[in-house]
Amino acid sequence: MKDKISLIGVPMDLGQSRRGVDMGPSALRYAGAIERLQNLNFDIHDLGDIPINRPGVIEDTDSKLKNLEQVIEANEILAKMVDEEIKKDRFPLILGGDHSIAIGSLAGISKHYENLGVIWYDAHGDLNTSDTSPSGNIHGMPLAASLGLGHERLTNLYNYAPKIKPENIVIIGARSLDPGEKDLIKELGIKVYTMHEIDRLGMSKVLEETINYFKEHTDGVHLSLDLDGLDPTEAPGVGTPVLGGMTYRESHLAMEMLAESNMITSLEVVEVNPILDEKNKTATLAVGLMGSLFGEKLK
Ligand code: EXY
Ligand code: MN
Ligand code: MN
Ligand code: MN
Repeated sequence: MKDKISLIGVPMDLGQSRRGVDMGPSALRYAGAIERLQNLNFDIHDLGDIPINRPGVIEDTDSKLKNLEQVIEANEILAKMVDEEIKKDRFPLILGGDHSIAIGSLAGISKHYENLGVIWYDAHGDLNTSDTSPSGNIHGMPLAASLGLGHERLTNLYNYAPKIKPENIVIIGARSLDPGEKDLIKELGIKVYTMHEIDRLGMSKVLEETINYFKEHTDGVHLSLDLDGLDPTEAPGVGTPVLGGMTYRESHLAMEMLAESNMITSLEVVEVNPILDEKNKTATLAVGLMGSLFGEKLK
């Protein structure tokens, strides 16, 4: 893993409907994200937060997507910043903000790889398009948009599409999938380890299979860590909690195995909402997972 990290905050809450997730970057910094990685001898540059143009919620008339323009604007800035940092051979660490920011992250990252692998650690698939979305919330669409599916202003962000290939995605922790997402997963053959598979196989086997698969097929791996992938009894500070999630220990094991694999080339930590949290518990847990991912247990 690169020892130079560039941290970018994206205080984005316009991809969903519950206020507070815009304070995610502050909550994660407050929970010691920077110091945790400095203590592991990483050279970490905090590039601050991307400005978010914040009107009231505006529904895009023809596409029913909420705050489309503002989400696009922020993601274009994010894509460019991430692209620049990778050109400087630095590891992009993006702090959200809701999961709509993955549209910008993946746009800035994937152009640097032939076959970027994506681990989507999440209770959800985030595979909706404007046609299949039950909510019009863009945080439920980033994986579809990055595959080139959905509103063309999202799929063509940063002037190229698609960003990723279906065979290079592994979703871990899914337990809340909409009908349109299930159809897409079947149609594209996307690899998904739902909580059922995690219970039956165990997290160790799930990660072993994922790591072995990505070793064969990818030249970089982006981890998109959505804190609602964890069980809400352990990570309550999220906007779309779903019971029956991954435990703190399972998640640490996953991070530790990814650290050992040395294959993660970029990270985003999303959906931390300190307003819905208890004493910054979820951000603190997320920073603990980052410590494991960056090799704390190996040092
Ligand atoms: N599938 C639902 C929707 O599209 O509205 C819920 C999406 C939640 C997305 C969170 C970020 O993971
Ligand atoms: Mn430096
Ligand atoms: Mn998500
Ligand atoms: Mn989610």
